[in-house]
Amino acid sequence: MTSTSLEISENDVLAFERQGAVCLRGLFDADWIARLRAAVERRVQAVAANPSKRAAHFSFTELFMWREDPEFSAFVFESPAAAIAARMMRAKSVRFYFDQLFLKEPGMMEPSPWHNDLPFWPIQGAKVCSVWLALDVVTKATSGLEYVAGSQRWEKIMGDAPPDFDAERDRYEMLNWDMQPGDCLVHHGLTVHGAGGNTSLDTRRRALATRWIGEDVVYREKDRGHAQLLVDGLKTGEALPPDRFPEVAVR
Ligand SMILES: O=C(O)CCC(=O)C(=O)O
Repeated sequence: MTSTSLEISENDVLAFERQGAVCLRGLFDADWIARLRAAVERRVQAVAANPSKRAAHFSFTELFMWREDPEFSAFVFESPAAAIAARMMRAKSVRFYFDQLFLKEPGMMEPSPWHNDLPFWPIQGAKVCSVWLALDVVTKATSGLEYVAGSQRWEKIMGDAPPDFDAERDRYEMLNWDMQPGDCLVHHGLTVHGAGGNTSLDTRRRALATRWIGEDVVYREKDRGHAQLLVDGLKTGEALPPDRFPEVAVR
């Protein structure tokens, strides 16, 4: 287990608060990357056998692997991700919300459309973030994520019809980083982000996003959403069930 607390500076936290997204370098070691790549291959094989699971927009995306595959579960409870999320959100305690795999094979040109995450999730609160871990070398040409700096402060719901940020790029400060495997992005649940297609002919773009919530987050009733995020009978403002969204000890 890598200790992360000393490797994230107060300046990183301040940058996260100001911009809504930061890139943190080298916090996940080669062993985590190798383990996750092997775990991703298992999912790819499983999905190859069940093409209906492929999502149109993201080339390949899958959620809640941690409930089925011990390696993804180990990542949640033993990797530095929980400590990173807690530190960036200045959270007293951190809960795991869910994991999501994003894979774009070479030449898969579908963009990841501009959006922010929180409107799609049946929760409310300020301490919500994602840790997006690169499992490959990632550049803008291989579908690196791009963020609209400061957009988490707009408190605006992008929903199904976001503005065309590409057409108005000069109005915004855009952030994106070239990444090595083991680098991660951390973004707030309201930060607007998107990505182009993977224009490379030989480089895959595999990333594992883990979603984390702090002590202020409660349920928000929603009439639609991913079935595994909706909780039958739970009212807006009530606590999330800990068996489905467990607290993770930060070491
Ligand atoms: O990796 C991608 O293409 C999209 C990622 C994303 O939207 C997210 O992690 O919230």
